[in-house]
Amino acid sequence: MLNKGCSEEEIFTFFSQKKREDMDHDYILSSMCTIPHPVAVRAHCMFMETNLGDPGLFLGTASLEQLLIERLATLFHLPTAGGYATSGGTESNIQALRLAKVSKQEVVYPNIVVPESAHFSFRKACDLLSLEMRPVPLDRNFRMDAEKAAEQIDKNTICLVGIAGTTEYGMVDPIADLAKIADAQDVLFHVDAAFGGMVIPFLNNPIPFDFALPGVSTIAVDPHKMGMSTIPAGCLITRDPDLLHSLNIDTPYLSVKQEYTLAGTRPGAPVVGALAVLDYLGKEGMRAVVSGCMKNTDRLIAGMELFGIPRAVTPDVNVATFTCRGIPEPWKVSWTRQGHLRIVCMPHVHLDRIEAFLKDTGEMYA
Ligand code: 0PR
Repeated sequence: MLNKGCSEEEIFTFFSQKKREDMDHDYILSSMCTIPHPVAVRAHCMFMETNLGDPGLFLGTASLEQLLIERLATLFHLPTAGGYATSGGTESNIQALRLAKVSKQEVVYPNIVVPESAHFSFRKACDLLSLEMRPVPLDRNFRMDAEKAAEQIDKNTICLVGIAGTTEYGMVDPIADLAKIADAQDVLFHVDAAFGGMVIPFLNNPIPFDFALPGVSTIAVDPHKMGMSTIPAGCLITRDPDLLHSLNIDTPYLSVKQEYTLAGTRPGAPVVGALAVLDYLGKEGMRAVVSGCMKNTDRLIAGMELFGIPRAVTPDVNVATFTCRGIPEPWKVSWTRQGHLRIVCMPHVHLDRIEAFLKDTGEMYA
């Protein structure tokens, strides 16, 4: 730390330089985050100092968090569902598994049954909670095989996990079948819709994945992905609004005497940002955003296939994957564990960027 502070001008000149080292969003095709919507930025700035970790001090902000949960619960077909705002999918998934663990405390060697496509946050969660992770193979279309999932469940299984919008291939697992299995076997069923939760409800033909299916217990959904909020904004939604209280611990000197969240200090700013986007765009606006992303995904797939670069699979949401050797600089893409090229058509990836990428790729493969 400097002994004597320097001028604001100096600091921000240095920061500007550093910011220029960041990747330009015009070339980012690999990210599940995007440029936040202007109303999210405005709300974020307005609530910058708020801390949901001590909600009694910020009653207004805390009620906006509840409003966000209500909006998402209603979108997921159960207005009475509960939940709270997390820092993102990782925290939501950890908390869902904590809920599962406390609900079956009698199990000595607990396991969870997850698709092989599960996000690496489940690995972290299993580590923290000492859970055995049982990966279930995928079918030809990179979706969890429900029959094989059923075979993996035993008396020590505390949670079945399905993914609605997989990180790598953008697939939706057979959530309806899995929900039936979970219901029949009496295990908690967590749906990781961190990405798909803000996409699937706005598709022309939404795939069932939410509380409309009786077996679904909890859902992770991230406004900081397709919800275009500022970072960090995730949500864990629970069918039973009281379920979270099973995680309560005493917080004697706070404005609330008990707390079930994982983080202590929690930013209100991105939470209000998330609500601002939903209320500003409404269902109609969200449908338009999602429809644009899906059209761009289709255009990208069609364009790549014209160059002889085939899709790995036809995705359910806006993630396109290809069998491909490489792509030109300076485009930033990602590669799946199986070696497929992966491109996420986020809201900042406008049609003109897809066309520019296709032009560069076409020249490379000509
Ligand atoms: N569940 C699913 C299905 C996800 O795709 C992700 C993240 C998570 C959970 C974890 O969410 P948090 O990262 O919010 O805790 N998926 C992206 C990924 O790992 C996150 C990401 C976003 C990565 C932007 C890179 C990036 O530039 O690929």
